[in-house]
Amino acid sequence: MEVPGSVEKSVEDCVTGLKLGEIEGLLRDAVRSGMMPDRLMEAMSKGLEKLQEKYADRVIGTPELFVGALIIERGIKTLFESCGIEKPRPLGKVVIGTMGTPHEGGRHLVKIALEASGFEVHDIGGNKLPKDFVRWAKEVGADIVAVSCMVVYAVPLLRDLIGALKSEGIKAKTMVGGAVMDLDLARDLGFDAYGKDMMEAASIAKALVGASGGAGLR
Ligand code: B12
Repeated sequence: MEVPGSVEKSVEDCVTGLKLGEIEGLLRDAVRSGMMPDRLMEAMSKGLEKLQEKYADRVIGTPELFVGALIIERGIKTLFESCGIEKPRPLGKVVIGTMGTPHEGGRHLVKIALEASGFEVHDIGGNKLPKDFVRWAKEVGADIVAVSCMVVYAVPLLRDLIGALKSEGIKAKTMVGGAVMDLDLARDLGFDAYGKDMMEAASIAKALVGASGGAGLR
């Protein structure tokens, strides 16, 4: 006999257990049996949240976190395909890049969390300068400019970016995160928001565009 909620638990366990090969089949079966996609998305989100906690407690390392994110990426794709639905209108457009260095791991995780939350994300890559963010923000009509800052020598560039966005009249909200950032520094530099990890990035981005709830990550 099927225990209520057990499908959600299996999906959550699939994420926390890093069962990359199982997520697609599990979700397809769940959708076929009539399960609502938002409950499945919620279950994946819970799994990812638990992985993020384990990572913060150093129970797992970066490779495991990346596998978890990959599962979510595959899971979202499967849900859209199985339900035969087009991607809904995005909550907003985000331009994300790493300021001044090639570091890409954290940025990639943030990108996945934002996409899972319903944002259209334009990843402009690493080794970027303020002018690159400005150009892309204009080009895509960004609602949010998100910056990953991994080294102290890139911090002055963040201040330049805030100045450049202002002087170009770009109204996009700004958020920042990364190894050398904290809330006080982000505020001092003039950013609208700071996020310590991918889960925070998603909830903060929603707050910045005035969205709440939804089927995505919290
Ligand atoms: C891997 C790594 C590299 C790799 C990057 C490979 C790649 N393709 O990404 C390589 C070897 C290239 C590299 C190079 C360098 N690195 Co390095 N690197 C790291 C390391 C070990 C891990 C980074 C990582 O991937 N972490 C895992 C991810 C999951 O975590 P994360 O990136 O922090 O992201 C999370 C949060 O920060 C947050 N977040 C991240 N971005 C954003 C953005 C937003 C908007 C939000 C809301 C949140 C958010 O959410 C993420 C997920 O939850 C860190 C050490 C560390 N502990 O951070 C050093 C580190 C960042 N590197 C450092 C340095 C100094 C360098 C070099 C300058 C070294 C050198 N002398 O050459 C060079 C850069 C050279 C250049 N060309 O500019 C220093 C920076 C120190 C400082 N105070 O400035 C660190 C902290 C190591 C140290 N302790 O000294 N590095």
